[in-house]
Amino acid sequence: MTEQEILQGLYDRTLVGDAPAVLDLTGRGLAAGMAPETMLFEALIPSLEEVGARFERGDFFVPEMLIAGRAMAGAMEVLRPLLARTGATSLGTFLMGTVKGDVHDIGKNLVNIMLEGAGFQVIDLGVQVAPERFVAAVREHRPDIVGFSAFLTTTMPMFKANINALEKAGLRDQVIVMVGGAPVTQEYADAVGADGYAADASTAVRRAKELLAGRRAVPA
Ligand code: B1M
Repeated sequence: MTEQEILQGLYDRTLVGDAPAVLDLTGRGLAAGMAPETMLFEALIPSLEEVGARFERGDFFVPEMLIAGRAMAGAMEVLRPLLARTGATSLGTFLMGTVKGDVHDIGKNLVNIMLEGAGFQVIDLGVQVAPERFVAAVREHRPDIVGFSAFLTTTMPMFKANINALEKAGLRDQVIVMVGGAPVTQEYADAVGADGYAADASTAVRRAKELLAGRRAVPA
């Protein structure tokens, strides 16, 4: 199979949620020496974008989104260790979670992989994380940055609820807050009082490093 056929196969089989084929093609790509990033950014993510577009048009329904998401997640399990660098000294601790009411985690997991790859220690609280769980975890782990992911316009308001909960617990000024997720914008991040926003995983890493450098440059 050529690289182009592998990429096309990954795109097509993710679209129809054929997890075994996606896993097989991921293995073939790696065996052929393809970069994990190529498979991710040129086939898997574009395929999920098409799934979203079809859902919006009413051509796909939740089950189709679910199986496509699962197919992508299977490939990510194989690609994760290759995308993440190992044994690096920690740049800082990043506490991450998808907000309450929201079960989307593929984007969040990708950000985690890239953060780990850049040398952050990532503590992932998973999905549907309530404000009080974020507060308890910030208290327990004392992260440098806490990240909130939201993928629905209806769950984005949880950013403000989480920030309010941190303020109430007296923790807000001890931690940098980053937000992100498909419908989130810089304007929305500013409006809720977050310190940083990123539209994608690689920008998230760059922004996290900048925010950390800025914080550390300020004398305590
Ligand atoms: Co849902 N869903 N979904 N879905 N889903 C979207 C998000 C949607 C945009 C589809 C659409 O209409 N086009 C739409 C949201 C519309 C809106 O509110 N604006 C939608 C909807 C409506 C729903 C339901 C409400 C459907 C229903 O039940 N009627 C429902 C909600 C369930 C819930 O959460 N309560 C639902 C359910 C699901 C599934 C469970 C079936 C499945 C999720 C599987 C899973 O995640 N484990 C699913 C899927 C797969 C999607 C789409 C198709 C793909 C999402 C994805 O993984 N994208 C999605 C359409 C789309 O986004 N194109 C859609 C790939 C991923 C790599 O990108 O998630 O954007 P993304 O992550 C990026 C950035 O956002 C950023 O970096 C990531 C990597 O580059 N980022 C951060 C993410 N977190 C960050 C944090 C940061 C910084 C950057 O700092 C902290």
